[in-house]
Amino acid sequence: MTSRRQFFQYAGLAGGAVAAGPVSRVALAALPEPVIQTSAQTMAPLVPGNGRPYNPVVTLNGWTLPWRMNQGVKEFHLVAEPVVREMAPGFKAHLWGYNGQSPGPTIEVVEGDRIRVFVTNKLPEHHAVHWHGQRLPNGMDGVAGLTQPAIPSGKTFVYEFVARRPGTFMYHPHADEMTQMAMGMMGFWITHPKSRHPLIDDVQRDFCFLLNAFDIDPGSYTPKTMTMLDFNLWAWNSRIFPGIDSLNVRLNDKVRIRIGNLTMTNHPIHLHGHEFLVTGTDGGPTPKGTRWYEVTTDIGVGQMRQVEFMADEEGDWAFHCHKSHHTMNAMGHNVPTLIGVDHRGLSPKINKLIPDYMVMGERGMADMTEMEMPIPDNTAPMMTGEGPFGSVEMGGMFSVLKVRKDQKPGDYKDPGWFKHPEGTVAHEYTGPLAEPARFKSEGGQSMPRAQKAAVTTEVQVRKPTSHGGH
Ligand SMILES: [Cu+2]
Repeated sequence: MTSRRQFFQYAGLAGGAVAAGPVSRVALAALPEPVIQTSAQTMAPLVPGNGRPYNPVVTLNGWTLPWRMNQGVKEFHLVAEPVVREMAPGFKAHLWGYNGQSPGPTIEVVEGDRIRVFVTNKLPEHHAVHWHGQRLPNGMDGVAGLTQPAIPSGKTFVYEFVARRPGTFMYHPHADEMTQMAMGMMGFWITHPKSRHPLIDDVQRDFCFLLNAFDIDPGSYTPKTMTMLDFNLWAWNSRIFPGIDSLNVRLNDKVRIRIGNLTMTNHPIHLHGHEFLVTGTDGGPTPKGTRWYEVTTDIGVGQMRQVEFMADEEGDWAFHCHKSHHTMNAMGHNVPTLIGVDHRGLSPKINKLIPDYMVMGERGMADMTEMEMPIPDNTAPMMTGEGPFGSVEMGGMFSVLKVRKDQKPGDYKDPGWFKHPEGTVAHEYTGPLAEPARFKSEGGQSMPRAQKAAVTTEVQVRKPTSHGGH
C-alpha cells in the first residue's frame, strides 16, 4: 500500500481530480451530483478521500470518477450522453460517452465494497450498462431485455452489487451494442485488493486504458456505426497518436499496465526495451506458475490483460500495437503498391487534368509525412508525430514509455525527450564501403520441378541511386 505522503504527492499533480467531500443528510437522499470532465488530458490519480485506502491508477488520457459514501455504500453517478472528444490535436469527433468524455471515467473500488451506480440516460435511444467480468446478482448484469428493461431516454436506473473479486474490469452498453460501442461508449473498472494478495504485487505505477476503434471519414466528425471490421482509426481511450500521452515512470519502478479490448479485432501489444509478465486476465490474477516473460501480448476481443515489469532501462521506449496498420491514421485503402515504379514525367501530365494530383508511394509511404500534403479539415495525418530525430511516422495505437532516473516518485509528468549518453545513438558509418559478398547460388529447391522448358523471367531491381541505370 502506498504511504500517505505518496498520496499527497499524487494529489499535488496538475489535473482535475475532485476529492470526495462531506455530504449533508438531505443531499444523500438525492442522486449524487454527476461530475463532468471537459478535458482529454491524463488526470492525476484520484486519491481516495474515504473508504478503504488503495494505490490509485492513472487512466491514459482519462480520469477516475469521484464517489460519495452513503451509509457505507460507495455511490457513483454515470451520465450516458453525446460528447465531443478530441482524438488528437486538430481532430475532434462527435461520440457518445459518459460524463463528458469517451471513454467514460474509470471506476475504482476495493474488494468487498458495496457499490451503487446511478446511470442517467441522456442518449437519444435506450441504454443499459453491463459490468463486464463482475460477479454480481443476475439482475444487475445490465443486459437489456434479458436481465432488465432497457433504460429509456431521460430515465435514471440504479445498479447495486458488492465488488466480490479484485481485478481489472470494463463497463460497456448492452443495448443497441454495436451502435453504442462504435460511438465510443465504454469505461474501465478496477477493483483493488482489500489487503495483501498473494498474486497481486505492489507497484509504483499503475496505468490503464481501453483499446477502441472508429470509422470516421477524413474531414467528417461522426463515426460510421454500421462498420463491422474495416475501421480506420485505432485508438487507446478514444485517442490516436500523437494524441496519446506518454507513460512516464521512474527508473527501477515496478510498473503495471492494464489494457481492455473493446474493438472488433485482436491487438498484439508490444513494449520495447523490457520484458513483461501477464499477471492478470479478465478472470483475475494469474497463478504464478502460468506466467512467462514476453515483449508482446495478444489481447483478444472482449479480453483484458494486465502486464507488469521493472522499468530498469532508461530511455524513450516505443509501446504500440504490432499490427502495422493499427499504428496509422485514416487513409485511402485502395492504393496499389508503387514502390519501384518510375513516375517521372507522369505527374505533370496528370496535373493538367487534376491540379492537386500527387504521386503516392513511389519510394515507400514515408513521403506521406514529409510532404505538405493537403488534407481535409478535422483530420489527423496518416503518419505523423515529431520526435527528437524527425518524424516518428506513426498514428493510431502508439505511445512511448519514458523511463527516467530523475523522475520523482509518484510524478506522472512528461519529462521531455531522453538525452542519450554520448556515443549511444545509431549513426552514419562513413568508412569505406565494400561490395557485399553474395552466395554463388542464391536460393534453390530441395525438390526441383520436372525438367520442362523453363522460361526465365527478367526481374529488374531499381535502387534509389540507379535512376535510368538499367
Ligand atoms: Cu492493433
